[in-house]
Amino acid sequence: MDLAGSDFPLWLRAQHLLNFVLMGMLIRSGIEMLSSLPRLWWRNDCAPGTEWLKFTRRELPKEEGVYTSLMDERSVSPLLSLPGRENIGLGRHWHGLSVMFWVLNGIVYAALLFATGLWRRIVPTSWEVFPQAWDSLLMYLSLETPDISHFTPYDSLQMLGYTFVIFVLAPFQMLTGVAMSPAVRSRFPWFVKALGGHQGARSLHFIGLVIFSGFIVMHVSLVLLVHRDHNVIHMVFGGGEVTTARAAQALVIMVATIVAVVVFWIALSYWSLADRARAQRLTTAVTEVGRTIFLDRMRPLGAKKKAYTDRDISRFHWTNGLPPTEDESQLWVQARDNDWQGLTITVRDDINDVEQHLTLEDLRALPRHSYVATHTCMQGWSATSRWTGVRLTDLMDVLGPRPAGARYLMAESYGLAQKMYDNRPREPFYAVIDLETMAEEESILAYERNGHPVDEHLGAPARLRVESNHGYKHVKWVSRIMWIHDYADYGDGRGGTREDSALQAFNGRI
Ligand SMILES: Nc1nc2c(c(=O)[nH]1)N[C@H]1C(S)=C(S)[C@@H](COP(=O)(O)O)O[C@H]1N2
Ligand SMILES: [Mo]
Repeated sequence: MDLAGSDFPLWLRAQHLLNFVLMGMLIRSGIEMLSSLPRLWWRNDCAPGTEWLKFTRRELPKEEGVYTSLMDERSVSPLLSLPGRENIGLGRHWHGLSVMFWVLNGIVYAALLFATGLWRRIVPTSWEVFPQAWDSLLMYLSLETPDISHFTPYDSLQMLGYTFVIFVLAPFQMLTGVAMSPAVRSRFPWFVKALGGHQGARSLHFIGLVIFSGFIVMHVSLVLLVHRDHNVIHMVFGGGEVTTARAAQALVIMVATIVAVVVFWIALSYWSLADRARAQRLTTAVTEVGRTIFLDRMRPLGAKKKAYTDRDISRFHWTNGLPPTEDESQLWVQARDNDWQGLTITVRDDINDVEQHLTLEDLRALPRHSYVATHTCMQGWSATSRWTGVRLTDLMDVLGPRPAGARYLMAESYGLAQKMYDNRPREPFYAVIDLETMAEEESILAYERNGHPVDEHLGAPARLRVESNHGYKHVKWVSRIMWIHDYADYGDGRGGTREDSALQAFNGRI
C-alpha cells in the first residue's frame, strides 16, 4: 500500500473522520459530566461562592451538610449531551469508551505520520515558521487570502496550529483527564498536585476543551473560506484536479457525512436512554478493558509516603447523601442523640452466616490507621482531610481468617439512598469492593476526621474510606460490613446503590 501516495492518503482521511466522530462524543459526554456539578473551582475544597465559573443560577448554602451534589445536578437535553437528562453514570461510560478509541486513533495516526514522513508538513523544522505564521496571520486579519502556492500543503500558521493541537493540546487533555482518577491520584499524588490538585485538573481540562472548540471553529471556517474547493477535494478524495464539478461533488459528500455523524451522535443519546441498563452493559464491556489494563494495577502509595500533609486539609467539605432520618433508622437517630450508646456495627460472614456486633469502643480498640487524602466525588468536587480508623483487613480479622469463597466485601448503611434514578423506592445505601481494593492500606472504616469524631453529615459514627475509588464506594453511617461471595446476589447485582440505580461502574477507580 502506498501510504503517502496521494496528498491525503486514505488512512489519513479515515482517521480524520473518526477523530471528528469521537471528538463529538467526547464533548457531548463531557457536557453530561459537567452538568452533574455545573461549577468550576481552583480551590480544592470547592467552598461555596469560590467558583470561578458556573453554569447554574443556584446559590450554594454556606453551611456544610445541608446541600448535596446530587441536588446540584442539571438536566441537559439529549440533543446536546450524551446521553442527557441527568445520567452521569452513562455519560462517564461514554466518555471512557470514546477516549479509548480516540487515544488509539491518535497513536495510529502519529505512528503513520512518522512512518510515512508526512509529519514533515505538520511539524515545523525551522524557526522561519514563526515570522511566516505572523505574515499569514496579518493577511487573514486584513481579510486577504494567501495564494494557494502558500500552502504546500499547509502554511506556517496551520503547521503551528496543528502541531499545537496534536502534540500539545491532545496530550494535555489526556493528562488532565487521568489526573481526575482517584487511582491515579493515590498512586501519583505529586502529579495531581502539580496540576493544582483535583480542581486544577478539572478546570484545566475544561479550558482545554474550550481551546479545542475554538480550534475546531477556526479550522472549519478557514477550510470553508480559504480555497474551499481545493480543501474539500483534498479532504474527501485525497487530491487530484481542482474543478468546479469535483468540488461540488466533494462538498455534497462532506455535508452528507456531517449530517450522518450528527444523526449518529443524537441516536447514541436516545439509544442509551431507551434502555439505560443495556447501554451500561455494552459501554462498560469496553471501558473495563482500559480500567483493568491501566488502573487496577495502581495501588495507593501508603501513608508513610506522606503525599498530602495536614497543611493540605480543606476548610470546607461537600456532602453527598444526607444523614438517616427517624423514618430511615430510628436506631441510628436515637443513638446519635445518646452519644452513640446502643449502636453497633455488624461484621459478618454472609456465606457461613456468622457475625459479631462491634461497639464504637470495640472499633477504637482495633489497630488505628491514619492518613491525609483528598476525597473526590465522581460528580467533580473534592476535599482533603485527615481520616483515622481501622483498616478493613484488621476489621474483618475479628471474624478470623477470610472464609473460603469470600470474593468481595460489602458495606451497608443505616441510611437510605438519597435518590433512586428510576422512581423506585429508596433502598439502604450499600457498596461492594473487591479483595485487592479492600487490602489497600488506605481502605478503612473511619471514625475520626481531622482528629475529631466524624461529623454527622459525613457518616457518623463510622464510614468507609476507599482511597483509590471515588466517593460512591465510601458508605456513610455504616451498619454492617460483610464477606460475600458475589455481588450479583445483592440488589440489582451491580455491586452498589449508585451502580444499580445511577449505573456507575463497579470499578470506582476513574
Ligand atoms: N449512606 C450513604 N453513603 C454515601 C452516600 C449516600 O448517599 N449514602 N453518598 C456517597 C457519595 S456519592 C459520596 S461522594 C460520598 C460523600 O461523602 P461526604 O458526604 O462525606 O463528603 O459519600 C458516599 N457515601
Ligand atoms: Mo459521589
